[in-house]
Amino acid sequence: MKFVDQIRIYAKAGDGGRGGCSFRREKYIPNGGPDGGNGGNGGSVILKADSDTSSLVALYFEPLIKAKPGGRGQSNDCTGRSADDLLVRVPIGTLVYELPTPKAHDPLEIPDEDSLPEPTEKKRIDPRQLQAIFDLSEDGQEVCLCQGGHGGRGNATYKSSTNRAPRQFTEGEPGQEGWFLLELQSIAFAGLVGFPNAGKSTLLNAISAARPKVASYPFTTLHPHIGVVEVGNYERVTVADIPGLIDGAHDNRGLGHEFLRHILRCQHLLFVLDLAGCDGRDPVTDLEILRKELRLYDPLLAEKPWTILANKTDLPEAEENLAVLRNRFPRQTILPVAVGMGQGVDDIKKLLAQLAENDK
Ligand SMILES: Nc1nc2c(ncn2[C@@H]2O[C@H](COP(=O)(O)OP(=O)(O)OP(=O)(O)O)[C@@H](O)[C@H]2O)c(=O)[nH]1
Ligand SMILES: [Mg+2]
Repeated sequence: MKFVDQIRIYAKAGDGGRGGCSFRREKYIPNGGPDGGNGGNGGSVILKADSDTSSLVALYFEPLIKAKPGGRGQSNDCTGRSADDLLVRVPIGTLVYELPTPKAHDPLEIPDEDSLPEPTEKKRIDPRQLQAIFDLSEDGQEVCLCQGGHGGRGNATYKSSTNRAPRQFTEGEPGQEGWFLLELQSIAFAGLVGFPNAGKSTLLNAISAARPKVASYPFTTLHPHIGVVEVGNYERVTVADIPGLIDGAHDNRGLGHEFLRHILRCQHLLFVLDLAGCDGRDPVTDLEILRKELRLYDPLLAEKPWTILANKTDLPEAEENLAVLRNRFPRQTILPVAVGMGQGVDDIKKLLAQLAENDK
């Protein structure tokens, strides 16, 4: 299924219903007086974080969200029907940003998406400059994106000793509306960072039930995968596999850049290195480039605790590179593994268990 982690939506809460304007008419009751009830409230648009929703794909197909308006106030002092709130389920880790909303259109009508100017020229928006208005980080958390309008006053409410047959009533309040950007930042305990082909997906396959595709060409993984790893004692931790990074990733080269935000909330980073230098690369330089790319994307990423997973140690070139790596990063934990061969998989689980324990 298509993976959608950023989407622009237009949400409109229901308008309040108009207040009623009527008079009691009944046999033997002359001049029965005003009896128009108030209008009903419009429905609000509510976002709910839901653990069963894994991407924003549902909104991709329906980016215009409109809650129902409240009913008109009725005669006989009956309040109009209030509309139900519209509940929109989003994945846990969804951030909501407000986008500039053009006011050119009639507020009572949902505009065509094409008729509205683009909030920015670029289709994909880098929200690092924007301030999130909501952060749905816990299962079941609900926020009101657009508040429904209150119903208007019916003419019965204008009755007074001096105005015994009022014909005034008010329209309902308009519901709130606007353009929003929804962005998914996956929430995982640890994030895998590495060049394409380093073996990140092989690793996630080996330690969890997630099945990201593995192949010998770069950029096999096109979007993030989250795997749940059982680390013993009924403990579970989540690990995120993101597309590989390359030199210049912070400048939008390659694929990885867009997905770096998926590891912004990880507590730990696991750098997966191809120690055999299969694609003619040097693992030490790789690591330096990766560290630099993270720092340039967001200094917060470079400050996270990290561990090196030195992969592909089954190949002969690895031995020499491991010694150089240890020399260059003497203070860093380095775990030599060959996940493709199933070597060191238990060590990785132990490491995750240890990190989770330290984090408590
Ligand atoms: N020899 C050896 N090959 C490995 C090992 N681990 C992974 N590979 C191979 O390395 C290649 C790339 O593995 P992937 O897991 O797809 O790499 P990735 O880091 O997810 O790559 P992208 O998704 O493109 O970023 C595959 O052909 C794997 O079979 C290992 O421990 N030893
Ligand atoms: Mg992969």
